[in-house]
Amino acid sequence: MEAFLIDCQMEKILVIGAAGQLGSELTKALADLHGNDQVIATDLNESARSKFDFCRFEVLDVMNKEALESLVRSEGVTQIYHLAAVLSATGEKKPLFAWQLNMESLLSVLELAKNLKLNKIYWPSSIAVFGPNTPKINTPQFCVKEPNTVYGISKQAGERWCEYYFEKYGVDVRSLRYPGLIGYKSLPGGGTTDYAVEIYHKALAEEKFNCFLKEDSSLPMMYMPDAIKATIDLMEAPKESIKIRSSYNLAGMSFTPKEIFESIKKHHPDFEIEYIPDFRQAIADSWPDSIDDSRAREDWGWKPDYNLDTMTQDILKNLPDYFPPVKG
Ligand code: AKB
Repeated sequence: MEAFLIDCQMEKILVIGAAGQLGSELTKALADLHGNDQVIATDLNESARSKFDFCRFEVLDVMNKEALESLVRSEGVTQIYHLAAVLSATGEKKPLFAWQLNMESLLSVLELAKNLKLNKIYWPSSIAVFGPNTPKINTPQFCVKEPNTVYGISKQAGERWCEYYFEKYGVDVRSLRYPGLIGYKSLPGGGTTDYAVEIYHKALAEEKFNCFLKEDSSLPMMYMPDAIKATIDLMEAPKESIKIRSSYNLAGMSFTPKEIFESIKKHHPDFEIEYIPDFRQAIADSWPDSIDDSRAREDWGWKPDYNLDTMTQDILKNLPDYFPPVKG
């Protein structure tokens, strides 16, 4: 009887899009929490397998509904972390593809959760749900959104679907509106906030950084260890504490390209930057400068650990172990 009870409490976790910037670190954190055998990492590319020597890895195209359902059923999956998405900058280049991938994959996961009565679903939203008519400073949890990127439109629609599946079918789906995520263990791909990762690589390679945003473009950002902590805390919180089923505002820090440059210059005084804004400037201009995350703090105790300078110190110390500096 005791063994049966323990077994019932074991979660089997499927991570979709595990090789991306967030997935690479979140999958390890989930394996540390639940046990390596309880986590299945999946990604579109076979080449990602080498990242996951600590847990099982399967190639999975999330657009293949049958393959997804078959894996969930055969492995007795109880929780899905659905991280696969086309981000803001790539989305503007391939709008219909971004819409199709971001929406259809979420709906497949929500349908599976409903039909197979899965325990919990995690789906990331973003500050991209906000738009030019949103209050820019301390953007509230509930306010005008009107996103004007296809990525933002897909995240806003996705939030509505998450709340709908919770209200109508009782699916325990939880979500965070991530700011730009900055880490040293993996590379971002296709986002507007990616400059804040690339800048550290250039500083360590002792090269000038060409920044695709203007020097005074303030955006909400977060260091990866804070993002991982927030995600696990949200997912482990008791169901009754989760009062928002669309997605929670989440804040770490806010800074401009000039401010991150100055933070790095304290350690690399010869570092140089040039500002050459491109199409991503318009995306950044449509997003908030800073976020009010008081609901996350009140409901499940959120509090970030890092600020710009402590993040910079940590990244400059650890990045070379993961990406030895390369010029050019
Ligand atoms: C992007 O820049 O597209 C992402 C995001 C803020 O969601 N990092």
